[in-house]
Amino acid sequence: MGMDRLIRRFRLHLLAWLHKSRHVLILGPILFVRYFSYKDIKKATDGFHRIIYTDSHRTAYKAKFQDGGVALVKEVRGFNQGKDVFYRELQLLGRLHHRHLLQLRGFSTGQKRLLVFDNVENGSLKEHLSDPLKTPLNWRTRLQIAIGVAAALEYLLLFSDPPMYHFSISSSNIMLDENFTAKLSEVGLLCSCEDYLTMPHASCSEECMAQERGNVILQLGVLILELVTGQSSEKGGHADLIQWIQGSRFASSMHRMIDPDLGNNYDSRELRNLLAVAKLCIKSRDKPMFSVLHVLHYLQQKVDVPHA
Ligand SMILES: *[C@@H]1O[C@H](CO)[C@@H](O)[C@H](O)[C@H]1NC(C)=O
Ligand SMILES: CC(=O)N[C@H]1CO[C@H](CO)[C@@H](O)[C@@H]1O
Repeated sequence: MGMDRLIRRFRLHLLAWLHKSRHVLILGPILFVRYFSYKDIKKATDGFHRIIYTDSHRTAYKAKFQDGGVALVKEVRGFNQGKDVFYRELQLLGRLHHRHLLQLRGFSTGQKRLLVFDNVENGSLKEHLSDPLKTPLNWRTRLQIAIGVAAALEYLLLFSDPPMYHFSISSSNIMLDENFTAKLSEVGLLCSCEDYLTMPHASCSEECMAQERGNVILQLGVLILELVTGQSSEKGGHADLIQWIQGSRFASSMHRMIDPDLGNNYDSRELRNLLAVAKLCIKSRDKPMFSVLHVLHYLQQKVDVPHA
C-alpha cells in the first residue's frame, strides 16, 4: 500500500516536472538570441534618451552597457501579437546570418518590446548621402553598397526558410559599419501586404509573398537611384526618382541628376549599367522580368567591381 502511494506521488512529481519543462520547451527554442533585462537596457540607453533616430514608425537607441559593449536597440512597434508569436518571429530573425544584415543579438520585453542588434559605427547610408558634414561616399563604395544589399536580399529570399521579406529598403535603413560595409537593418516581423499587416511574417500567404517580391525589386531599383543621385527617396522623392528614370528625357538629364558629390569621379560605363539595372528593377514591379538574383549577377559581372 505504502509503495502505491509512493509511486503515485512520484508520478505526480514527474508530471509536474514535465509540465514545467514543457513550459521551458516553449521558451527554449530562443537559442539564437539572448534575453536582456529591461532594466539593463533602460540604463544602457540612459532611460531611452540616447536616440539614434526616430519617426512615426520606429525609434532606435544606442545602448552602452557597463561591460563596455555597445549595441543598437530598436523598439518594435505595431506588432501586437502574443508572446508565443513574438518569440517565434525572434527565433526566425535570430537564425539569419549574413555579412550584409545587421545581426540580431537579443531582445527585451517590458513597457516596450525591444530588439538588440550589433552596433554600427558609421550610421545610416542616408546620413552619408545627405549630411554635408559627412565625407561623401566614393563611386566604388556606392557600388559595393548596391552589391551588398542585393546579396543580402538574395539570402533572405532564396536561402532562408521561410523566405524573409525586408519590407523597407531605403537609404535610412541601410547601416554602414566602420569599413562602410552595408548592413540591412529592417527585416520585418510583419507581412507588409495591407491585408496581412497584422499577420506575423511566418504566416504570410503565397499571394502576399508574390506582392512583396515585387516591392522588394522596386525598392532595390530606387535604392540604386539614391546611390547615383544622392537624393532621398523619402517624402515623395521615391516617386520623383521613378518618374525621372522612366521619362523620355532621362538620357539628356543624366549629367544633372548625378550626385554632385561624385564630381567626375565615376566610371561612365558602370554608371550607365547601373541605371539600366535600376530601370529594369522598377519595371519588374508589375511584370516580373528581373529578379534579385539577376540584379546581383548583373552587378557582379557587368559592372566591374571586385567581389565584396
Ligand atoms: C574592417 O576592416 C579591417 C581591415 O580589413 C578589419 O580588421 C576589421 O575587422 C573590419 N571591421 C569590421 C567591423 O568588419
Ligand atoms: C565618415 C565617417 O563618419 N567615418 C567614420 C566611420 O567609422 C570610423 C570608425 O569608427 C571612423 O573612424 C570614421 O571617422
